[in-house]
Amino acid sequence: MKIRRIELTEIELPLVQFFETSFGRTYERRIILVRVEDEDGAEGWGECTCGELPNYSEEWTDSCWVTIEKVLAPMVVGKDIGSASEVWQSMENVRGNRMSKAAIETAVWDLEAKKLGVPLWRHLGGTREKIASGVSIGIQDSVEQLLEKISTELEAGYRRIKIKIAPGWDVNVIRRVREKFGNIPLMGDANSAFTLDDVDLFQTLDGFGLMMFEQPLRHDDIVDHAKLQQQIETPICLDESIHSPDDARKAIELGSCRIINVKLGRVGGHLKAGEVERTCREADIPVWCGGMLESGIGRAHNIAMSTLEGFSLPGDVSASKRYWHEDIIEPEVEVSRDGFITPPEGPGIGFEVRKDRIKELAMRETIIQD
Ligand code: OSB
Ligand code: MG
Repeated sequence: MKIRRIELTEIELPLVQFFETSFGRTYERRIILVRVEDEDGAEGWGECTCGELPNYSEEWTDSCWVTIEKVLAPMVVGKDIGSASEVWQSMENVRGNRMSKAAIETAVWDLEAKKLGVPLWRHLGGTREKIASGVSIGIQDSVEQLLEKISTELEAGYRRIKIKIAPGWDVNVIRRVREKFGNIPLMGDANSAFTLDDVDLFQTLDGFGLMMFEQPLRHDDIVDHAKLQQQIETPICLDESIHSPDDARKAIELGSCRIINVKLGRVGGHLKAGEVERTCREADIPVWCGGMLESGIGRAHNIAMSTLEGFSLPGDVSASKRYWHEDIIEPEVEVSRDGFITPPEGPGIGFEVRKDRIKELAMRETIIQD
């Protein structure tokens, strides 16, 4: 296969509601979309899942734009690449920058599946005919507002509630949630807001029977997480710390976590996500699909990835309407009354990309071709 052309478009998409984590509030996403086209004129779509600022990861919208345009796209355009599974290798001389790499790599997987006329999820080896959907609820202005949100999501059928935690928005909040909703499937994501000095706090939280604590400690740590895990009952789930199958293996060996959140962008695309999933499955570590407030294109790729066998826990892949007044795919992602998403049977990502809407939302565009 030869990729003849790569098009980048940055779109601006306001969130239905702001999203607050331990590093701040987001009101509007700036998303880079990637369209790849091969020598036969077939196309595929990918999304760069970076944030607007280098908070969650070192990568962010402006850095990814340059990295993709100046460095990565030229490594792929005009080259003979055997298949989508070889795109990663063609960019291997570049360190890190996994979200930028994934934006291109996932687009080529979509293209390849479309050419084969098969759904991407089947092409990836997925077997799950339905995916359990959970929600991630940001920090709110008050606990009352949070309780209100949780009740709405439970009524919508979501199968797991994740709330963000941070110093000062922790035990007090979890206690209120348990008091109001009882034994619902509940977890907390700290986005690295705590340190080993907070062991007592996590031991107190142990009493609330959460499914897991997601990334309680530093974004680049797996040693302190192992120390924390030894002193608490609740499983630790790593997010930010895991960038590769090797990271997963080391974290499992050290006992730094008992669950892993896989994000397609964070690990560099479908090939590597599949390897992380396999590493975890062989070690009996359950995984689930994390979210990065994706538009429909990234969301569609997340759905495909979530059909792999190891994705046994509900993920942060929820309905389009929780994020956007109007998504950029057709149909939008929907969740059934009992909290499941059905992977589409159409070729590739299985959702139609609304090119007219993308044009309307475009802030900048660039084309890389040979
Ligand atoms: O840590 O999982 C996270 C969003 C942006 C950055 C990091 C995270 C998140 C979420 C939102 O939790 C998940 C989603 O609904 O897309
Ligand atoms: Mg997280």
